[in-house]
Amino acid sequence: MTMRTQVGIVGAGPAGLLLAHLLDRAGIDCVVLEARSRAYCEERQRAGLLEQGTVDLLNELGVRDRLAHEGLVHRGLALRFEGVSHRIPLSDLTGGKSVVIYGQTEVVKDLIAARLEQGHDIRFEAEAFALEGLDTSSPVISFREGGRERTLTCDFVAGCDGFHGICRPAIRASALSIYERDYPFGWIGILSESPPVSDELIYVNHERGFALFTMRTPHVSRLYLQCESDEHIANWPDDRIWEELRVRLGKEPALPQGAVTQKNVTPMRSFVAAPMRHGALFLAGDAAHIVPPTGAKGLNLAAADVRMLSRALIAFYTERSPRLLDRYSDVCLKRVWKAQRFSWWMTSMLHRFPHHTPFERRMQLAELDYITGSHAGMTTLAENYVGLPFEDL
Ligand code: RFL
Ligand code: PHB
Repeated sequence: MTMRTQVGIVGAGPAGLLLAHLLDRAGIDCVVLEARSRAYCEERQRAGLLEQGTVDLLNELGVRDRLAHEGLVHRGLALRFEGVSHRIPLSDLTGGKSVVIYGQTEVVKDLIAARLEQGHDIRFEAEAFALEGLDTSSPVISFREGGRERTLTCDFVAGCDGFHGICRPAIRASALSIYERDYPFGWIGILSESPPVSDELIYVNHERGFALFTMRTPHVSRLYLQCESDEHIANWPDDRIWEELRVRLGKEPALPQGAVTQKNVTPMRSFVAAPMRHGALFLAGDAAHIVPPTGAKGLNLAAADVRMLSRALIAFYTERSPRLLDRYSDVCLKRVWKAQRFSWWMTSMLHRFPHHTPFERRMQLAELDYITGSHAGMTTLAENYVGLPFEDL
């Protein structure tokens, strides 16, 4: 059976769900296809830190009550090296801006619930497997649902299907430029039923590698450790993780320990595919770019992309003007490259690199010493961390 809609959205991660809400609000018809089940999407542990702009967007869309009650507002963070913590007062340095800790799992749950409550659907367990007619004004998405193959004909396709999706590979290789860097390490991430060691995030540069102490709630911690890029989680029983976290954090403050409820290894990479548009296909979020999580930018970039894409689509349908659609890729990529630079810089400054010479190690410590000791240095970190202003379309 064939279906028709104005915008076919592939993927119900943050990018696809936010876009669906933005289009609904403007009266533009869309269908969301998601390969996984609702439970899987709601439980996938990932990001935790929202920029003010992302919080504002969620509020605008009416996703506000739980975020307002349960989101933890952060006005500073700590960089720790050579055993000493240095606070970066984010809000003081950025005219009062702050960031909010609210798990991506919660953002996704809220967006799914709100969309279903508004009477719109999300087609879970509907896996897109082919895109055709991208050079025409009626592209077609083929997908599998309930064991049957179906098609969705649209005016536009929004490729919000993450790094491993099918949308970016549907563009012929000669039409895309790929920029990438793999880092010689990964992160082990755990979720623990224990209170955070501190009210604010602690980013640690240690001889044995990076560590990050963050949280989900006042009772649940999210902790990360730099590890080998091909690390097997089986090599890291809970006791070894806690011991290593304690070593990298140092003796003070004492790290509360709790039951580990989730554990995984993430590779670290920087990746950009340009342009973010091919004919009737628009890529958004991780489908177009990946940043290493040290700068906490991935989800926030996905939100910034679909904010632009929705504005361009609304202009197209209300004014019949393709002008903003034509500018979509260039405008998004300006923000993407700045977030790439920041994420690469934070990653380079805070991790242990296997090839580093003693000289390069001293350079890293000198950079941390400079950044934490200079108003200009702290400000450059703070304004990027809380989120740069939006470009106009
Ligand atoms: P997602 O979340 O990967 O969603 C894509 C969706 O598409 C579906 N899909 C398909 N559906 C239909 N047909 C197909 N053929 C499909 N193929 C795929 C998938 O099932 C999925 O549901 O991409 P999106 O929406 O672009 O969102 C991006 C964010 O998820 C990502 O950038 C962040 O999680 C990155 N990130 C962080 N970002 C932040 O802004 N702040 C953070 O603090 C932060 N911390 C992190 C992070 C990512 C991490 N990992 C695991 C990489 C911490 C970590 C450890
Ligand atoms: C998180 O809370 O999961 C988190 C926070 C900041 C980061 C990365 C991850 O830089």
